[in-house]
Amino acid sequence: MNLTYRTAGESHGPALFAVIEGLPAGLELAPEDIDTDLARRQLGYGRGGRMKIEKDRVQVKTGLRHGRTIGSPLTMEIPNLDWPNWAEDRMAVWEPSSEVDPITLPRPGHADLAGMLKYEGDDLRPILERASARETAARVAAGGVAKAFLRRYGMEVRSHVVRIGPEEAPRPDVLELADFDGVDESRVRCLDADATERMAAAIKAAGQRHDTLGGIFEVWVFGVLPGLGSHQSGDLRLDGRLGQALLGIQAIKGVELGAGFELGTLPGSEAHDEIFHSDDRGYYRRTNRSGGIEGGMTHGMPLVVRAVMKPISTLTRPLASVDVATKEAQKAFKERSDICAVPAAGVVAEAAVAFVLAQALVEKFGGDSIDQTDAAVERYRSTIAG
Ligand code: EPS
Repeated sequence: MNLTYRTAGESHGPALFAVIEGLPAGLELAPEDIDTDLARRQLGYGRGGRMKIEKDRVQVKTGLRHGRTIGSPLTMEIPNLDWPNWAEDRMAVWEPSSEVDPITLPRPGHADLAGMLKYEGDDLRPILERASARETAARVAAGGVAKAFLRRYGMEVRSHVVRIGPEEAPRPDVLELADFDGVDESRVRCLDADATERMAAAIKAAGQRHDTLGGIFEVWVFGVLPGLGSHQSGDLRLDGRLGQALLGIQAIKGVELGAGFELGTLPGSEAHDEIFHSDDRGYYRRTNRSGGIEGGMTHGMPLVVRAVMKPISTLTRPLASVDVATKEAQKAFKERSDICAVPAAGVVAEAAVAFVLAQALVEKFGGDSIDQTDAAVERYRSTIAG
């Protein structure tokens, strides 16, 4: 069975949901596997008022018994604590008791206008509710489960912010798992203390100008089993699947693997990772410009992906727009929002990457029960070690 997930829920509706199908039975899970990442997603300097209202915690509704999966769909609910403020009118599930004014001023950069044209509506509310990055809480819940599954086989997923607006962090070529230990203590989730201060100052200044900032983050995965993904077809290549998962996150506009766009500037002799072998290390590389993937398959080095998030499109000094009811020039509408959510986007991207790897793991090793998956992984490990 394939491993899949789907989320449901509106930003100001009663709750968000994630349903995962295809997990082997017997996988142990603890609430912290999910709640720790939900809390990490809420962090970051530059977040808006909503994060003071929410305290995201998972409620598992199906698929789990005594802390272990039972092979049935796993349903997770994250209640929106802001819901009572919207339930009466704007996001009432049933006919509201009083009339609600439509939103007719689309924000440049948001799904508002394209979504309204596509669904032929006269109110942007239904579009923006589902397009909102609030939905990423449900993806992070799914990612928490995927990470617990990967951890069982020695794979650990981490992320850090390398740029916010004009401010860049020094980018070391090599990072170890332990280098990420304090990353969540930085208020912008950056590994460099000096860059943290510069980034936070840039966010503060942007807020004072009524503006927003985007940035760049990296996801690293350590302990990656070689041979995940496949060169056999384009849609099976793991790099393509990672690109889809990352570009599927709200506001992500570009993805690089390993040295990424820099590879276009290097000759072949400097672009590839030469292969070595020793009895104690097996096959190894001294560089990782491929970001851990060759031919659409993992080769055993850390997976390194980088993505860029555009600035949040809800501006408190709004850009030019058109009233869709009258076609008159107007400013876009304003809603409470964040100045910068790049630190949180790194956590969301961890979840996206983790789920793709978990899917590739299930694809390669299968198993209706976790014992069957364990046995298949063990057999493979001993084969490739030989
Ligand atoms: C978000 C919740 C939202 C926004 C933000 C992210 O809450 P609200 O709309 O109630 O303020 O803060 O959403 C967007 C950036 C967006 O474009 O919609 C969250 O939980 O991450």
